[in-house]
Amino acid sequence: MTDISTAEGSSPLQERRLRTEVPGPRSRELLTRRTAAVAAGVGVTLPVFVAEAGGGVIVDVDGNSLIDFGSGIAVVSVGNSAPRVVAGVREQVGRFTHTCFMVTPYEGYVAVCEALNRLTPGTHDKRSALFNSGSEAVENAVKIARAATRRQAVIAFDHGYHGRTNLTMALTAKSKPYKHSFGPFAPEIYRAPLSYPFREPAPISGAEAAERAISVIDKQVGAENTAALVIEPIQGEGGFIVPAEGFLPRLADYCREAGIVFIADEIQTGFARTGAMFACDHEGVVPDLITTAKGIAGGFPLGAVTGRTELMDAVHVGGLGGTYGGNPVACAAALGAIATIEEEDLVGRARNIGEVMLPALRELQARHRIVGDVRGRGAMIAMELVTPGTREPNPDAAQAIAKACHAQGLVALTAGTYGNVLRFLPPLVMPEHLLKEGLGILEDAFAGFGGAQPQAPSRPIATPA
Ligand code: PLZ
Repeated sequence: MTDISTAEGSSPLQERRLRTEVPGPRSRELLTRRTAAVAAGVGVTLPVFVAEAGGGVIVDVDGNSLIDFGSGIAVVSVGNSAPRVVAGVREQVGRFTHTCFMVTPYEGYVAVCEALNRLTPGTHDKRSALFNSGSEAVENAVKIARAATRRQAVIAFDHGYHGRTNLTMALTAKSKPYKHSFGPFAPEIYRAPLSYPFREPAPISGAEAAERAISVIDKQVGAENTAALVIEPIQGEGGFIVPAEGFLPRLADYCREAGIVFIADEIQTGFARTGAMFACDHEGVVPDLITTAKGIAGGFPLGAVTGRTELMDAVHVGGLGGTYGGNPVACAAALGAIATIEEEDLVGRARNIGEVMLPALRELQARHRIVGDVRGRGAMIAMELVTPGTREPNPDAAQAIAKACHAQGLVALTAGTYGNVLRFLPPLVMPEHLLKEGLGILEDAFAGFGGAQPQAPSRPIATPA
């Protein structure tokens, strides 16, 4: 796992290095310009400005080299500027940059669809269509499901995240920051309860949690009115919630019986991230439609819908598209990223990352009572923080620990409906020595926050940065 041979040459030195405080003077200068030029609504997690990145590090304009536990929110799973991605993109931009696939097509788009049809769960006959982002993929999956079923209602879940466009905001559960003040939202969206093992009032099996959701659909919406059910196999922005075993298979069975299109949103979980090519594979779930983006193209904007031919082809000719969807440069990047994932066994690497991280985080949990839960699969791992001795969410602790990690040169992200989840999404090519160093920084951040005594209450934070 330490070998990142494919990144050699183009990749910055695989080390953590702090030359200045974080952010340093050059980053702070750029931050001033950013504040004066960029809309305030666009937030920032860690205001270091990037000079280069690759393998497991991000190098900033002050010469600091940070360990990347975020992958630009689960995007650069193959590493930044991965050699096959760069080679494909270079070759493509030299030939042509755009024609619009709907005007005059090109091979790269077809090759990406072939790869998607081959790699996504299920051996049935499939078709794919390409778009520019995750949100756009989800929007189109809903359009396809509605056209195919001639029904309108769509079921989304508590803690779900599907994007920031109007339809996908309606599908997204959390108000702030995603929806607040942006309504009215698209109609005919209904929310069902999720399986959230850590927060169930009493233990409940996956199958029982599925029945609870099905009852809401049957009673409040009616299966005969329902076009689609949209679910992330592991909720991403919602806090890396792994549903109880059996939840997803039961929902998929219900959808099949009721003629509802089961849409798996694998935008964050897809392409090797969870230690399987797709998270649905862990339980053998075969979705009718699957949405992908993020990890598909090594950082280039690309999203896709893949699914059963009879559903995909139910849409009238000309009903799907967009000027840039499946742009040739993004397709070249995707072919490079997919080749990297397959040839370097990044599925296996994601599994290895989980095998290193989970025991280390469980050990932290044993020592720090603010850690309520450790969960995840492969290289999609999280810790949910609580007030000691309760399940009360502790977002201040998550923020403080993330900030402490940032100051030491570790890019750590938060998530969760309650903002109390630390989530880790390292590039799958992360060298093991950096993974372990990153975990050490996290350990120090916990020690600095609450002390290492199991009985010690967490220290209040005077000034949450
Ligand atoms: N579906 C499951 O995770 C994007 C959002 C970051 P786009 N998640 C990161 C932010 O704060 O905007 C996401 C996702 C799932 C859909 C999307 C949306 O994908 O490419 O951001 O549109």
